[in-house]
Amino acid sequence: ELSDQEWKHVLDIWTKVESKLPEHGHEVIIRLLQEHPETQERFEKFKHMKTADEMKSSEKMKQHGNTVFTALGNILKQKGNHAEVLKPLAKSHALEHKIPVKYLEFISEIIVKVIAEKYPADFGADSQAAMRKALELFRNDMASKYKEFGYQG
Ligand code: CLN
Repeated sequence: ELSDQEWKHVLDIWTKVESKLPEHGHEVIIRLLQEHPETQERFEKFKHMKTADEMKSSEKMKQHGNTVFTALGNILKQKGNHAEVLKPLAKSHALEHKIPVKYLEFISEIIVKVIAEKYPADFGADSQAAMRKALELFRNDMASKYKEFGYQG
């Protein structure tokens, strides 16, 4: 569980992220696929892409970055009471996209890294720790939903 102060850190930095939500989401997706090439295989619509430049110029990938970051923002804004919002996401990622929890760990680390690069002055150690905790809570709850859906993740 996160304290009120920790949620404040998370939502304060997220306000900054929202000023360029599609761009930051896009960058996170590119970094994820570059750093963990096995994740690219899960995307029918992106698996043919060969270079980072191709990914950077892809409006489709930018749109997906926006989708992912919009969903993540909606989850964070629940401050842990996210069961309702998480359920359809857990269902699709378990049964349709087949995304191991390990991949959620990969993207969590990259999210923290990218935000730290973009907003060094506003994302200090306490805020980073709070964001890590929020993403860990998200992953843990995704993992338990996965099991309910019969996917071991
Ligand atoms: Fe995801 C689609 C949110 C991490 C793989 N993902 C979606 C959709 C989201 C969404 C909303 C569209 C609706 C739906 O299918 O459901 N994804 C998130 C959020 C996170 C996330 C939030 C974590 C912060 N997703 C992941 C990864 C995983 C993945 C761990 C692989 C690498 S990152 N997601 C997918 C795939 C789709 C998808 C394969 C389907 C894309 C498509 O073909 O449109």
